[in-house]
Amino acid sequence: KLFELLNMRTSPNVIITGTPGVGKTVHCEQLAQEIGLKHLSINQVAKDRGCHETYDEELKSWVVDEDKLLDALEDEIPRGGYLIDWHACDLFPRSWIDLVVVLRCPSTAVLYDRLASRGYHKEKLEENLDAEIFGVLVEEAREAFEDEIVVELNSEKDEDVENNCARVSAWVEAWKKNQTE
Ligand code: DAT
Repeated sequence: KLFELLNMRTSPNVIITGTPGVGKTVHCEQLAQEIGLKHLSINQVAKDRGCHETYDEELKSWVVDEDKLLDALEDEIPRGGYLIDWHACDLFPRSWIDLVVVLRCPSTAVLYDRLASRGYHKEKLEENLDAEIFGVLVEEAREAFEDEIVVELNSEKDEDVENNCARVSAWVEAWKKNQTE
């Protein structure tokens, strides 16, 4: 109750971001089971709540109206307890976010295979591989949020998922404990 009055979160919000194919969904699904935070796939939210702006013919993907998206989420996310799953992070207000996890896939061959098996066409594949090679998402995260809350984790092998989820779970537990002390 007091937390509500003070507008404080009792559970943190964690962004899980990274280039498409890097493992956001896999991590969020496992983390949601492990720690009970709610997996919020921004793609799905945008689809369900009509936040798509235009269709980019060249990239064959939808462009999200960020203002609409934030409006649709402003009653939920600030309450806490979300795993925010999206390939962008700099649109979210700093005050909403407690941790930003940027997943990385250092092996271009591995990422290529993951995206090719999704049937991505050449331009979209190349754009995403370039984004990963140049670390576009890490840079975006570091520009938008304080360095202390941004962590980069590798997601190449199955065991990486296990280790990363264990780390994030431990972080969430510590955050909660710290919050109630
Ligand atoms: P994203 O949500 O970032 O687009 P995803 O979670 O759907 O990515 O993963 C894409 C594919 O790659 C999927 O088949 C699972 C696999 N994958 C992701 N991370 C992995 C890892 N660390 N080890 C093994 N497979 C992984």
